[in-house]
Amino acid sequence: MGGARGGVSAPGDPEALAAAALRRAPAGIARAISLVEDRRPEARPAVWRLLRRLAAEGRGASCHRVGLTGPPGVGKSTLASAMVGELRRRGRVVGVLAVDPSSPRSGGALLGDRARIALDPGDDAVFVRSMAAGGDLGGLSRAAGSAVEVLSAVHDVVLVETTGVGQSETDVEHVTDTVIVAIQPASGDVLQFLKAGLLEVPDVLVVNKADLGAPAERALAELRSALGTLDAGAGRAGSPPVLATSGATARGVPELVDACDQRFAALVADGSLLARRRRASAAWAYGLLRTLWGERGVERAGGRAALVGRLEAAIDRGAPAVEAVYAEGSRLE
Ligand SMILES: Nc1nc2c(ncn2[C@@H]2O[C@H](COP(=O)(O)OP(=O)(O)OP(=O)(O)O)[C@@H](O)[C@H]2O)c(=O)[nH]1
Ligand SMILES: [Mg+2]
Repeated sequence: MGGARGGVSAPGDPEALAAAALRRAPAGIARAISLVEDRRPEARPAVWRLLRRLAAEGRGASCHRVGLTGPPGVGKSTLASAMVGELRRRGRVVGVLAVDPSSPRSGGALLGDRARIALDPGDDAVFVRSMAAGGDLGGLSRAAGSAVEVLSAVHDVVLVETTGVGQSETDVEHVTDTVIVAIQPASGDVLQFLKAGLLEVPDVLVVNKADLGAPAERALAELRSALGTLDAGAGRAGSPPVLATSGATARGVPELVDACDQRFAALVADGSLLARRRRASAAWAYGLLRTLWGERGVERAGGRAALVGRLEAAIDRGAPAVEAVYAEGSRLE
């Protein structure tokens, strides 16, 4: 019987959960995510069956997975909620995963509250879930990759909110197609961002809280000019779009959603989406494997390059990333 939100005592029937999630029943989606969060070894076969079924029957390649990241307090949750509003106006079905670095629930609850304020409370075309960040896994929790797979099977767009950028293999760029990096409207923050060499990470850059006026305009100008200089110096084809946004007033939010749509259309048009996802999933799987079996495990498995190659091949054959991890790991035990 349903109703259990969190730690269900038995892993649950993955076929029934998949069917309920594919109907986009909120309780079905919630229980499917709870299943992928279940760390008990006896839950694994059910997790893998669920993910395989969702991959086979879900939206898969037509869902755009978007990461939204940036420093604490930059306004990610507020911006995510404004993006959800804009996406709903465009008729999209949206899943949101808020990965909260500090407390297990507050970030998601906050985002949930904002989303509920911004939206029709009866709108079940938006699903919001929070997840505690995994202290052991860089920015994201162990189950975040699988949770994104669940959400992307049943939504047009999945937004993943995380704090901090460019930390490790297990960062948000390995579970999403597009990464938006939000920075504070203050010069110091722009410089810090540039110094930290984080320009490889974003596909779209936003200076948020643009409603603050002058500081945001200055930050925007600095960032554009720094990017222009870098591009000229490195001969890069093009830097990410830089936008001014405000989650509070929704300024720039339609343009941000446009930028995301354009990027996704380009990934689909040039055929790079699936290869990119496979590479990203393998990088994610590698990070998880290294966390679980350590550097020595990686060595015993033949080293990083060989391992990543095998993980990528397994994922290419249709294995969920998390299944590929444990298949490799079982050979180390
Ligand atoms: N002026 C202004 N303030 C904003 C805007 N967006 C958020 N804020 C304020 O900034 C603070 C942080 O907003 P959040 O949306 O929770 O920021 P966050 O990046 O999700 O924060 P963490 O998840 O805790 O890292 C709150 O006090 C918001 O009211 C904005 O567009 N303009
Ligand atoms: Mg937040």
